[in-house]
Order: sequence, then C-alpha cells, then structure tokens
Amino acid sequence: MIRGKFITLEGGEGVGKTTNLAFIKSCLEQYKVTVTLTREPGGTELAEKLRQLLLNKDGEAISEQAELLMIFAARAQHIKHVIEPALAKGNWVLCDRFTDATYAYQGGGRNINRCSIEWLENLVQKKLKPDLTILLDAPIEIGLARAKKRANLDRFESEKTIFFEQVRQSYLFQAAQYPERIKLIKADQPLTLVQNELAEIIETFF
Ligand code: Z5A
Repeated sequence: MIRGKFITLEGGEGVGKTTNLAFIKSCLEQYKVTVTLTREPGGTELAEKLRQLLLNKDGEAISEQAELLMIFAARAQHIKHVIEPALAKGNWVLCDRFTDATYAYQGGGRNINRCSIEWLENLVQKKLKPDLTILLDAPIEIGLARAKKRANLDRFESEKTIFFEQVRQSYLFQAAQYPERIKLIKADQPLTLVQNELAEIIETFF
C-alpha cells in the first residue's frame, strides 16, 4: 500500500480556511485519491473535548503552558487514531490547521520559545510532517472583520489586535523558513482568484 500524503491548511482568523476546505478536497479528488478531512485541535472524541476547553472563554484562565500541552495532547490523539491510520491505508489527509498554527499562536501569539515547541513536536510527531501546507494570508483587519460577523467570539478570537499581528508575522516567518513546503496565497482577493491559486498549487503538487 502506498502511503498517502499529508496536506495542511493554515492562516489567521477569517482568512477562509473553512470556506476553502471543501474546494481543496474536490481538487484532490479529481486525481482519484481518497481524502480524509479533519481539523485541529480536534479530530477524535478526546481531541474535540480538548478543543471545547481551549475555545471556551469562561471559567478558569488557561496558562500559556497548559494551552500548549493541551494542544499537543489533542495532536497526539489525532495522529494516533486518525492521521497515521489514514495515511497508512493510502488516504490523503487534509487537515484544517496543524503544528504551524502552534508556532504561530503559542510561539508568536503567546511568546512561548520555539525550542519548547520543537521539543514537543519531536516527541508527539516523531517523523510526521506535512508534505504540503497552504497558508492563506490577509491583513488582520480584513480577517477579523470577516470573523466578527459571527455571533460569538471564542477565547482566541477575543484576543487583542497585537496578538493577531504576532500570529500573522509568525506564520509569515514559517513560510519564509520552509518555502518548499509552505505555499502562500493572498486571501484578501476575491474567492474565485484564491481558488484559482489553490487549484494551481494542487496541480503542481501532483
Ligand atoms: N489553535 C492554536 O492556538 N494552536 C494550534 O496549534 C492550533 C489551533 C491547531 C481553532 O479555531 C483555534 O485554535 C484557532 C487557533 C487555535 N483560533 N482561532 N480563532 P478554528 O480552527 O476554528 O480557526 P478560526 O481561525 O477561528 O477559523 P475561522 O475564524 O472560521 O476562519 P476561517 O475558517 O479561516 O474563515 P472562514 O470561516 O472560511 O471565512 C470567514 C468569512 O469570510 C466567511 O463569511 C466567508 O464567507 C468569508 N470569506 C472567506 N474567503 C473570502 C474571500 N476571499 N473574500 C471574501 N470573503 C471571504
């Protein structure tokens, strides 16, 4: 059995990840691959419970370190029960956010040092890395304006502007560090142009 490929979709608030996931899945399916669609934090029963705790803004404040560990605890479950079994049986895994989000949110946004994240990444993921990452990037005021149209803002969405600026800069830093893997798309263009670029990236990848 040929192992599947692992593709991740990244970006800050409101850049269009959810909007474009189904489109990317349909592009992949044109090449006759079976796609497993999943997300982080989440993807298993326990990981989805951790997601709820992470997004809930009421109750006890979550420390930066606890947040980081909860994200990697969810990721460990997700890799063991969803990602690795799907890749092993030849499926292509399309995941809404993965470890680049940890470098952006916990590294950039919360100021946790990179070495701690790298250490957990090695522990939890071993050799697993995305084969392709698509980063949707837009000025934060555009993404936030889109996200704020929703009724309830979660714990991350309720952060201050500086947090989102640091998240964005950390994503751009990751993209500059790994240009072979991370493909950047300007997400402040009309959706049809974003999707043209997405289709081209998938075609080139194949
Ligand atoms: N998190 C973390 O801290 N560390 C980690 O390691 C991981 C995650 C893995 C999960 O939330 C939270 O977990 C996340 C970081 C943290 N924090 N936040 N916030 P999520 O996965 O649900 O992510 P999200 O950023 O909240 O998703 P979002 O706000 O729904 O954004 P989106 O999915 O990128 O956007 P969308 O829902 O597709 O689009 C928003 C609106 O814009 C919608 O009305 C669209 O119709 C519209 N849209 C989209 N594209 C366009 C274009 N091109 N033009 C015009 N309008 C558009």
